[in-house]
Amino acid sequence: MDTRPPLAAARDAIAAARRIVIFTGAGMSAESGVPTFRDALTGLWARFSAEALATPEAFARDPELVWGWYEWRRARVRAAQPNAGHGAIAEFAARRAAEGSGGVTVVTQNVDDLHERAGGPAAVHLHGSLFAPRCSACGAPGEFALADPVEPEGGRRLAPPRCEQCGGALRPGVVWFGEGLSEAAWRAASQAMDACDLVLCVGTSALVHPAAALPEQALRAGATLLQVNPGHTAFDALARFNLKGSAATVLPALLC
Ligand code: BV8
Ligand code: ZN
Repeated sequence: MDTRPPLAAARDAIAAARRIVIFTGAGMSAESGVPTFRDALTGLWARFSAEALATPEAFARDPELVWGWYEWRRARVRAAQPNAGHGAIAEFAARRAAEGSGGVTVVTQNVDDLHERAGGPAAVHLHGSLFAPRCSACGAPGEFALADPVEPEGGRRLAPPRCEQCGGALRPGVVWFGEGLSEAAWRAASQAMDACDLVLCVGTSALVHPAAALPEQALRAGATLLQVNPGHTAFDALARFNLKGSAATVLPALLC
């Protein structure tokens, strides 16, 4: 029976680990003011769930409503700053690289760029990015009509820009429900999970698959699982340490 306080024991487990994966979800960005997927939508989209809107069917049915939502989210992310949790991960990864004490890989379900803007290692983005629109017809990368969208609080419908190659409508560069994840992202995440000896899960409800199966893959490969989350998730039963708290408060104490 481990009698040390959980935070101290978790810090020791991290110090002893050679290869660490930090697996993050929407809760990682909550303290930056970016709504999580569990939060109810607001404004123009209040009558929808994120799961219903983040689908090819919703975009086909009403491209202006869906494109407007993603531009509103992109504006929110641009206006947001990385929080102390993103900063702690970035500092931790840099320190371990400098000490040569083993690699840190960030695997995120998030489509924002806050890990990168905090100076952390380029994250593996399982669900794509708000900042990489592509043509819905030919797949060519596209350009935003507004480099810096300033969206009114309640949001607005916006016609998606057209592809310069074929004239098709641009779509967000994210993975929608019912779409497969990118082979490259999945392979990078899967290899990192198989090679790690500790996986730290931060701010994920562990509900969305196949991403939610990745930490269990690490466990099967012999890794220890730690979790940072103020709420309860399916990872509670799998975690050696469950640190009940928010990313911006727990991660600086855990990693720095
Ligand atoms: C696929 C991009 C097949 C878009 C996203 C039934 C059972 C199992 C699976 C399914 C099922 N029915 C359907 C499915 C499949 C479906 C799925 O998993 N559905 C779920 C909802 C049941 N999955 C798919 O459709 C996937 N594709 O299966 O395709 C296929 C295969 C091959 C070829 C063709 C087709 C695609 C899934 C990807 C969907 N896209 N994002 C966009 O962003 O608009 S997922 C979306 O949810 C976000 O990326 C988000 O990150 C992700 C998961 O949510 P979380 O990150 O966990 O966030 P959430 O809000 O849920 O929770 C927040 C957590 O943070 C909470 O625990 C909270 O307590 C905590 N928290 C809050 N504040 C803080 C905090 N923690 C720390 N600090 C805080 N301050
Ligand atoms: Zn095109």
